[in-house]
Amino acid sequence: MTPFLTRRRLLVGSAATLGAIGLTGCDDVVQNSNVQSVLEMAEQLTIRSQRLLVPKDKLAREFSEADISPTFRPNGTSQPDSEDYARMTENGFSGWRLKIDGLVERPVELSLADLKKLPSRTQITRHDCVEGWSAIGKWTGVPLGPILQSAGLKPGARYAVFYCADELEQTLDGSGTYYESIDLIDAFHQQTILAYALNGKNLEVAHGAPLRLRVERHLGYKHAKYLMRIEIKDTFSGLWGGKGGFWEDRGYEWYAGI
Ligand SMILES: Nc1nc2c(c(=O)[nH]1)N[C@H]1C(S)=C(S)[C@@H](COP(=O)(O)O)O[C@H]1N2
Ligand SMILES: [Mo]
Repeated sequence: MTPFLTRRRLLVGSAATLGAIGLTGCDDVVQNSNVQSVLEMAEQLTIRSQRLLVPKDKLAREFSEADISPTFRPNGTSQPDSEDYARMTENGFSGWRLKIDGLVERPVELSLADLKKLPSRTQITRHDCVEGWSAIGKWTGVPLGPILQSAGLKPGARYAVFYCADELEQTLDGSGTYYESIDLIDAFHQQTILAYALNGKNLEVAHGAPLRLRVERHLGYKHAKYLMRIEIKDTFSGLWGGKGGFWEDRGYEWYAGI
């Protein structure tokens, strides 16, 4: 967590600098005595300052074949324990479908074969986990933008929410389903893909079979594994803890830009 917190402080610092030159209303942040809302405003500033500092189509660094890590460590869930998931693995995921719905003109259900027929993208990138490890891997999958474009976004669409097949850790409030969300800038970024292969082989269960998100400018926890459904929404406030992701509901930042 330490490098993450340090970065966060740096970014809040840069937001404060932008405030000092009149781009944001930092005085309001300083005067607000409610700690939680100060933190939330700081996070909004972090998002805004990163969006100002990082052009929206800037690419994450890509590496060469020689840089690929000999082992790519799995993290979080490495085997979803539901019966539904077990049944899908037995059939080589032939019964699995990715649902895309919500604020779209044409909701779709795509099989793995459907996805593999679409134009693909392969990228060798570094995955950074907040727990302090990184690994370089070669991911192949379908860019998310064109899929959303063909589904047709409805007015009001702001976020893509990713629902996963696993319950990472159920807490007292009954929540535990892994989920994530990104805004449409990241959804339409060139390197945002729905990946079905790692290092030239179909994804292993440990890495999120049959399909996982790669959203390369973000930290590891944004890269949702075991995708079942993508819902386009105008807000994620009604979902579980309301913060837009499993780890966000437990205190991590929603905007996990690297
Ligand atoms: N569905 C789901 N997605 C997940 C997780 C998880 O537990 N469940 N863990 C996240 C975290 S913290 C990391 S670092 C990466 C790990 O991906 P890997 O297992 O392929 O290394 O997946 C992310 N996506
Ligand atoms: Mo992670």
